[in-house]
Amino acid sequence: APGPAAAPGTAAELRRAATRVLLGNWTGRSTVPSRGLYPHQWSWDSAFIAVGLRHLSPRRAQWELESMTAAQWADGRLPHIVFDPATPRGAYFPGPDFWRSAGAGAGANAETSGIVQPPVHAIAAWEVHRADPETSRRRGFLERVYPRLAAWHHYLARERDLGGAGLAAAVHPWESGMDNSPAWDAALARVAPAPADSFARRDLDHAPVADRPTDADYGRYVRLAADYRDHGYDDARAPHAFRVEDPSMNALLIAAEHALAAIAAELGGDAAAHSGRAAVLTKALVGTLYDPGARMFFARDLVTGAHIAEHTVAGLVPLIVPGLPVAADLVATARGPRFGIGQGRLVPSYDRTGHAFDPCRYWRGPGWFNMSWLVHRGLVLHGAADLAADLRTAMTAAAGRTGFAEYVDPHSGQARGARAFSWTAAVTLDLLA
Ligand code: 9WN
Repeated sequence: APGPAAAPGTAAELRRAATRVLLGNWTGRSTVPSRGLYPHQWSWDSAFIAVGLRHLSPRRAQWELESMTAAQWADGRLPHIVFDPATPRGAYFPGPDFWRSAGAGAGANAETSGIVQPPVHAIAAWEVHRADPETSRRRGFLERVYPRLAAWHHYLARERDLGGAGLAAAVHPWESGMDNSPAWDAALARVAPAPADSFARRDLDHAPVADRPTDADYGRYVRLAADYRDHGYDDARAPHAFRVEDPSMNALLIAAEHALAAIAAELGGDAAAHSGRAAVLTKALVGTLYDPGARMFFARDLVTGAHIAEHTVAGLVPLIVPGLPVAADLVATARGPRFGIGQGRLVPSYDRTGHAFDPCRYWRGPGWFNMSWLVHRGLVLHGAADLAADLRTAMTAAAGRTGFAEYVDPHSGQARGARAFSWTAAVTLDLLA
């Protein structure tokens, strides 16, 4: 029998291998993150995937974002999962029967979850447009997605300013996209877990137990989601036992507002309103979540009002904000011993010297390709070309070597989680372009 395929050696081979992953995960109107583990459409995955797809088929990249944004709720939220009707209802937990979105404000187009994920979509939409402006204009791509994206940002501003500083709060660890980050441990510890026999995990059918969140984490995730659902996903009524301001989510919102400004300008709309909002949010982000002593952005626990002094990759993501006043200090932190950027490895998701560091377990240490892609973008933006180049080389090498792993051990570079993972292939294509 033939052995495993050799890791792609040249850039052309790597591009072909990444293309095969994205084609294999395409369902006809969108892309699943991974065939086994995540057999539906995920919100922020879609955005990263579109950024890569635009290099293969700008039209397919447009469809990716059109199908995602078509699942928008009446209140403007973009749900974190859009369920694929062709996939068995029990293939993923929590599935459509858990979320019960139909009566709760979801559109008629799709069954979805009721929580959100970070707002990367406008950034992706602008990149997708720029890849092929002619097709985009002919198809009316930006005209179609702009009102949806504006309504999405408006939802975050209107319903999610739970801390009163103007920033958007996450009300579930899944909303941050970094589910079991050590930053959420203390806030989650206050949540009473759902009984272990009240739900059945499906993720462990597809990934090693040491690479995934624990059962205790899952019990709390289920409790928080069920409480939100049982309050009709109404942000004013729900108890929100977990509520945090995450620097990554808010930095992405700011970068996405800048992208909306560019889109509005292209459409002859009000660009200044979006740039103005980006400026106000930047002030709030730095004023509320930056710790000058630590030279780091920290999440804020809105139950206690205090910073969560855990160094995670989320605290470096503000590098993507244009004109960030503390960029030079943040680059110094990125280069320092906690994250070690510039040493030929991906950015660890959590402080390598931290008390909770675990090189295998999901968001508690492993390097993730989407986060490294964002940090790479930020390093380029702020002129740290040497660090950016090092990170780019590390990412493309690790992607090829691991068969596009979901995440990697940040020291050894060994594959963890799923393989043939869509955003890993997508950001690799983007880095190779
Ligand atoms: C819950 C799909 C998603 C990513 C998240 C990642 C993981 C889901 C899960 O997979 O979360 O949303 O089942 O663990 O943490 O960032 O969007 O790839």
